[in-house]
Amino acid sequence: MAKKFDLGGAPIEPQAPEAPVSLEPVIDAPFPPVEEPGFVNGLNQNELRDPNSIVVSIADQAVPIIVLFGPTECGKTMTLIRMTRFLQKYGYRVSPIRSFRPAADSHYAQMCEGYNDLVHSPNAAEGTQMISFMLVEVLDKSGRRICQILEAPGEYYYNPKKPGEPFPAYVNTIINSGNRKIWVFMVEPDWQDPSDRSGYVAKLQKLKRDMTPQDRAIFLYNKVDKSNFVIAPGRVNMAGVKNDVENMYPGIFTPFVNFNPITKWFKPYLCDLVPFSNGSFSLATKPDGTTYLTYQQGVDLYPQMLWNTIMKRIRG
Ligand SMILES: Nc1nc2c(ncn2[C@@H]2O[C@H](COP(=O)(O)OP(=O)(O)OP(=O)(O)O)[C@@H](O)[C@H]2O)c(=O)[nH]1
Ligand SMILES: [Mg+2]
Repeated sequence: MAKKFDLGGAPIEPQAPEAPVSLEPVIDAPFPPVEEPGFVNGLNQNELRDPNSIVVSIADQAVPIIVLFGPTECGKTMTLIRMTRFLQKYGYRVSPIRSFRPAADSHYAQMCEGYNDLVHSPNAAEGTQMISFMLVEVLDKSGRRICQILEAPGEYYYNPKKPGEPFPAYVNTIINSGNRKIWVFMVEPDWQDPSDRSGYVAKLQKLKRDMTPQDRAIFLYNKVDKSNFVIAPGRVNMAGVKNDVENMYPGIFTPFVNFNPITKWFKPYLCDLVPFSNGSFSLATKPDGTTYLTYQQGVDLYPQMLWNTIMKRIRG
């Protein structure tokens, strides 16, 4: 029987005091320079020309995968970085899985090697340009693997310039893997173009048909800090958020309506809606006049709500 899911955000568990995080910008980044926009770091010429030749491997098909899903710039990489910081602070171990990409992808190897430093660096915002693929494992204090979290380039999930384009083969590899998937569908308050947004809704409707009954869906309203729905840091007007998503993305919840064809009753949706914010971003200027993005981490309540919801859905 289908379980009742809710669209009202997850309950909040007691919180430990914030650990101090350095906000000092570091001007000399220890990582390679950023390539031109549209270039996906780590892919070879062949993979760039034909995304169907991109190869990924999921070694552990028994542990659920949290798939951060959404177009470019919606905040997947920063959400992964923010969740990693949060989970490590509360005693979880979060480590990149090296075997996810072929050994020939030396950029991925480098990102795995430097992942922890990057996450905790004052230059963490550079991750938005540097990390393209990343699969991490999350272990609890007793060393038990709880889940894997996946970040991948947004343009292969949904590209507004090619809205009807099928997924490249590697996305289907993920969809068809034996793992349970907790799909985290990213939405945001400042995605301007309505036709781009409706193309995204259509893409999700299609993807829903590939989800198994064991899979779960969480809509993550990222960049809530840019909306009018924040009452206080971490406290959000969820009725406003839900209305906003329904208005901006008409029909987005429709595939998740829980309708019983026998009783003809509607029950709560088969998905969650969680508000989220990574924090604040601002452009700083180097002495040579070039600009770079700085990141100031937000309150723990947001990653806490997301993690509580993920754990609830992993359990049932
Ligand atoms: N205000 C605000 N801006 C955010 C937030 N999260 C991300 N951003 C902004 O969005 C930009 C893109 O974030 P990314 O995490 O790189 O987005 P992505 O979805 O990984 O993008 P691709 O890797 O290109 O698919 C960042 O550089 C930030 O400027 C947030 O919570 N609040
Ligand atoms: Mg990214």
